[in-house]
Amino acid sequence: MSTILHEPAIFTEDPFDPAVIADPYPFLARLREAGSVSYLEATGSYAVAGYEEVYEVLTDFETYSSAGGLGPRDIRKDEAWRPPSILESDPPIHTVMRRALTGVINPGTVRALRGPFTPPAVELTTALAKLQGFDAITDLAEKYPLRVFPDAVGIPEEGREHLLPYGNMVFNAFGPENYIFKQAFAQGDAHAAAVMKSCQRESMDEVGFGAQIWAKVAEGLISEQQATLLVRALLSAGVDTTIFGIGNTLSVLARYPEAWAQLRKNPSMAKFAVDEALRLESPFQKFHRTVAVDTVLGGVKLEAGTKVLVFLGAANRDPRKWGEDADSFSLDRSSSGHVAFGMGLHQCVGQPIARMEMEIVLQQLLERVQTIEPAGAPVPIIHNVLRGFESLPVSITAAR
Ligand code: OVM
Repeated sequence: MSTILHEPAIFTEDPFDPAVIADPYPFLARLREAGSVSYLEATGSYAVAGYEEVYEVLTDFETYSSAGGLGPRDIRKDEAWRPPSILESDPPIHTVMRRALTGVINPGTVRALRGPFTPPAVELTTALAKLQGFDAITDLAEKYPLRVFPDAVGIPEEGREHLLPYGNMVFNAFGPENYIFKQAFAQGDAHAAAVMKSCQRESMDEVGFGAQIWAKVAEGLISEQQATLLVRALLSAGVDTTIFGIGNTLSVLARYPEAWAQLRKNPSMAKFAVDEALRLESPFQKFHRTVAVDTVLGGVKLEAGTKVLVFLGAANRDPRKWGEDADSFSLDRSSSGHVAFGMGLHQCVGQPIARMEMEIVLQQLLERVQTIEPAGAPVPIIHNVLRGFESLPVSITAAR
């Protein structure tokens, strides 16, 4: 433990500047190398980008509270744009909602979805494998989760077109109210109203995750309000993230032809490839926590009430954790311990669903595509906290 206190490195660069967003890793490396904790003048928050400090913040939920929200402002002081979610709560409120959710979504309940989740991936990849190339984002990554996930929750067809733009609002609100945020919120009321309608008990089919969450009300575990918010959490967090996860995995694998060849020989390694790709190109790059009590982190004093911007994507490339080749993809690396799904109390509940979606798409593509390579520059999405691409042209040769 370092007991000598020091001042944080001061950064004037804005992590939410579109130029930094388009090419984040040089900035993130400077942030990591500047020391354990930095201070960002642009946002008035502290920043952690090293694996050790990110891990400490994520696992010490008493010091680094979620109840202030994941954005730069404290939602308890300023008006929040929607009622707080499980993700914006601390124990004991968090504990009750988390228990209800893990009762519904866990490796056991998710295993049953492999059957229904497979045919849409077969259909999409079969059609794409007939082409000489396609756009891995618009032709595949954006299509697949929308084909399987809303059905798994059990919501009506009507209103599904609002899911992707709603997710875009929710996640962009974890950053400042810049032009990116304002664009995401331009039609916000319509998206929010449609998604809230899909969360109601009357909207659910009888078997999906939504109905199972509502059943927890009958069991006396949660209130109706909490059931609505838990279904909302699935619909908020379950679409954009998996689209970016699939897109980012393909963006990485298109650059590593030897890895693709190795995976074709051994498709059971697909799940490891997905984890290593999530480490390298983490869809959820950053969010804030609120300092609950005066504390010291990495030798820097943090005052209660201030925000800390937690750079998951930078921790996942920290050479002190992953070695000097942290910026490269390697199937020989053990990527377990990455924080792409977070860590600790709030670690992604939906991750068995997300992992299965990503693995199925990759396995089905591996079966039908012999080689895949970039066919033009990927176009990064300008998004406050998610890392991904709006376009990723690839050329392929079909397996025969
Ligand atoms: C929620 C929620 C929304 C966005 C993301 C998330 C990554 C959760 O409404 O609970 O977790």
